[in-house]
Amino acid sequence: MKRRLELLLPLLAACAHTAPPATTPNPPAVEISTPRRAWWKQVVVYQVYPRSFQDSDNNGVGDLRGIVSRLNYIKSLGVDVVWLNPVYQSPNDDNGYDISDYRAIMPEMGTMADFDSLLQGLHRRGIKLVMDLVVNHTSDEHPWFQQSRSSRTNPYRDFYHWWPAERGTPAKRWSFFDEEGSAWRYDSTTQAFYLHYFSRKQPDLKWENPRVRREVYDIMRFWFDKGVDGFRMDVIPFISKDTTFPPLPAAYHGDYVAYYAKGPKVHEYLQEMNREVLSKYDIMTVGEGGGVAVEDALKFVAEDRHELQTFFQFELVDHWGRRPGNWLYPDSSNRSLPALKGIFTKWDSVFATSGWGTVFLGNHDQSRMVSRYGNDTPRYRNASAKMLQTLLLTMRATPYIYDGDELGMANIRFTDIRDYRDLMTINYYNRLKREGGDLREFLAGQAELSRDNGRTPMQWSADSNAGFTAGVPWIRINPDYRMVNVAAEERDTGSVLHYFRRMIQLRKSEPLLVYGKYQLLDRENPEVFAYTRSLQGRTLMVALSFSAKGGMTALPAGYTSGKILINNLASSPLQGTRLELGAYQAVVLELTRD
Ligand code: TEU
Repeated sequence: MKRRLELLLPLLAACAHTAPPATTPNPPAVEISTPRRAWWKQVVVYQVYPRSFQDSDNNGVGDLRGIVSRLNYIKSLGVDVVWLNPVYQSPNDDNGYDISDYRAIMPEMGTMADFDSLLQGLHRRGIKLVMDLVVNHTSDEHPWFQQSRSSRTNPYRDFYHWWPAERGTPAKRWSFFDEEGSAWRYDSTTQAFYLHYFSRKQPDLKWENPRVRREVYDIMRFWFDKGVDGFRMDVIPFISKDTTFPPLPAAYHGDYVAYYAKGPKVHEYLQEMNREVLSKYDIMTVGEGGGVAVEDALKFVAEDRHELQTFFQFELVDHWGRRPGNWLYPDSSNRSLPALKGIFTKWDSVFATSGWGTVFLGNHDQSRMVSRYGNDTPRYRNASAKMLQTLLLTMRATPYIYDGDELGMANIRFTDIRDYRDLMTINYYNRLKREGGDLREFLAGQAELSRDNGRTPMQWSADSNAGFTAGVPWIRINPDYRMVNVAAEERDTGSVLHYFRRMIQLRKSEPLLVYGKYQLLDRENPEVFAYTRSLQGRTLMVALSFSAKGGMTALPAGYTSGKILINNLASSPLQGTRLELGAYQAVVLELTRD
C-alpha cells in the first residue's frame, strides 16, 4: 500500500499544479510532500577527519590503522555511514585536498592494505564508507601538472587552465587561500599563468577537456569497484569555467563564490558523470555546494536531472556570526535565531517535493558547533551540545555529524600564529602582515572562526595527549581533554555522548523524523526554535532553547498534551499546553489531542 501511495505521489503533485483558479494563491496542503524513500535519506553520517582521529604509529598524525582500532566505538554510536576526508597521496599543502595520486594512499595514513581493512571492517559492521572526491583541482605535484607545466605543447598542457603571458594579465580571479589573493599564478617555464581557485599548489583541472573528464570517471570507478559506497564531492559546483575568462561580472563583486558555482557547463558535466559512472552503482553522493543559491538547488539534486542526490548548502555556516563580505572575521551581531530558523525552513521547503537535503553544523572547515551555535562555558556546554544534536537529528534531511561533536568538543582558540597549521589562516596572516593590517584583530577573529578549531585531535581519554598519540601531535590538543573525552563520557550516563546515542536511536526508530513533513512554529520567538514533524496522522514537536535564559513556547493549536520522547534536562518543560524551557533545553514530544 505504502509503495502504491508513493507511486501516486508524483501524480498527485502534478494534479495539484494544474492551473488553479487565478484567485487561489497556493494549492491545498494535501500531504503530497512525503518524499520517496531511499537508504541514503535514512542514514546518519559520521565524518572522520583522519589526521586527527587516532594515531597508530606515533608520528603524531592520525592514520587508517588508528581508525580501524576505533571501529567498535564508531559502531557503538549507531551511525550508518562514515565520510572520510582525503587520504590519497598528497604533499599536504591543504591536508590532503591537494592530491598527487588518486589511486594511492599517503604514507602518513598507511597503505592500500590498511585502507582495505578499514573498508572491510566498516562493512562487516554494517557501516558504509563515503570517500572525498577532490577533482576541481589536483596538487601541483600531480604528474599531470608536472607534464602540463613543462611545455606549451605537452599532451597534458590542456589538463589545466593556462593564460599565455603575451595576452597580458588575465582578468582578476580571487583565490580562497593565496597569499596574494590572486587565483592566477605566473609560471616562468612556459611564460603563462595557471588558474588556482585554492592555493597555488592546487591548480584547477580543465573539465572542458574530455580527457580530463574520462580520467576522473576512471578514478571514480576504481574506488567504486573496490566497494566504497559514495563520494562527497569537494567544491563540485566550481568545475566548469567560462574559459574566455571575462572580467568578473559586476553582479558578483563581493561574492565571487556565487560566480564560481555557476559555470556554464556544470550541469552538463554532472549529468555526464551520472550517466557514465554514478548511475551504475548503488551509492550515495553529496556535493559540497558552496556558492549555490537556493533557487539553483534543484538543478543539482532533483531526481529527474540525474546529477547528484544531495549537497551541502552553506548559507548558515558561511554567514552566521561572520562579517558580511569577509568571512575570516567574526561579527556577533550577525546572528539571530529567527534568521537561523528562516534558513532551515527555506531549505526544507526547497526539497519538499523533489531532491533531498543535508544538515550539518560542523566539519573540518568550521569552528566547533558547540562554541559557535551553542555555549561552551562549563555551565552550559553539555546542554547546548545536546540541544544542537537534537536539531541535527530531527530535520528532514540527511544529518552529518563531525567527529568530536558527539562529545561536545569545543574551540581551542589559539592566540599565537605559531600554533596554527591551516594554510588559510597562515597565508592570510602573512598577507596582512605585509600590508600592515591589524594582526591582533585578525588573530582574535581566528580564535573564534579558524578551521583549525575543528581540527584538533579527537579526545579519547584523560591520558597524555588525550589518547590520540604517544608522539608529538601535529596540532595542539585542546587542554580541556582532561574533562571532555570519550572515556569519561562513557562512564557518565548523563553525558553528551550518551545523549547522542539515544538521539540517534530515536531518529532511527521513527521514520517520521526522516520523512515527516516539517512545519516551523512560533517564527519570531527570539529564544526558541520549535517545529513539528508529521507523517500519517502522527505529529512530533521539537522545541529547542538557544538561550541561557531558556524560553517559552506552546503546543501548536489543536493539541492538548504531549508525551516526552527525549529531553536533555531533568525537568519537564510542559505546563499544560505551554512549554517553559530551561537554558538550552531540548525536547521532542509526541503530540496528542484529548
Ligand atoms: O572547501 C571549500 C571551501 O573553501 C569552502 O569551505 C568554501 O569556503 C565554501 O564552499 C564557500 O561557500 C573544500 C574543503 O572542504 C576544504 O577543506 C579544502 O581546503 C578546499 O575545498 C579545497 O579543496
